Amino acid sequence: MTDYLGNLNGDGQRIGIVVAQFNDLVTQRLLAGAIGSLKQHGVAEEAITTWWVPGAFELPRAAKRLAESGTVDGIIALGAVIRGETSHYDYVCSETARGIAQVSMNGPVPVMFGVLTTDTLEQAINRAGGKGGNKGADCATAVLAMSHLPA
Ligand code: INI
Repeated sequence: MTDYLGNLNGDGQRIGIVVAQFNDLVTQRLLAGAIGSLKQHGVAEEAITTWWVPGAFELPRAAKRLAESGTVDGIIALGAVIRGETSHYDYVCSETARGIAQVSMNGPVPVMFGVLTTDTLEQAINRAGGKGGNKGADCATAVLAMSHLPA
């Protein structure tokens, strides 16, 4: 029997983060959670590359470019799409999720989906270091587990 349980050792791992500026009150917190957790797991500060993009919709293209650069072992995509603030919420959510999944499935490195999709700003903040944990920190452990996945 082969049983693989995610190895979360960040030693020697190079991690890319693509993060949306839109709703940066939330995304700054997601980013802090992700970087804090990566460092806790042994990822060196100089091995973390962060690319900012305008909004969540731009995350898949940035993730694709970063994945194809060959400079990272895994990527975390961070964003916050809040229903109350847009009539095109559904398009932004679905295209962002679809695009990130495509890059992760077809590209050379795994891409984590750290995009919050909520009805209110309060719900988003709760999931960015509040009562609901920090989605960025969750993605940090997930990307390490996935970057170590055996062939
Ligand atoms: N981008 C977000 O990341 N979150 C949002 O809530 C949001 N709203 O509300 O519209 C949003 N829109 C911008 C979008 O991601 C693109 O940057 C823009 O449409 C340009 O392509």
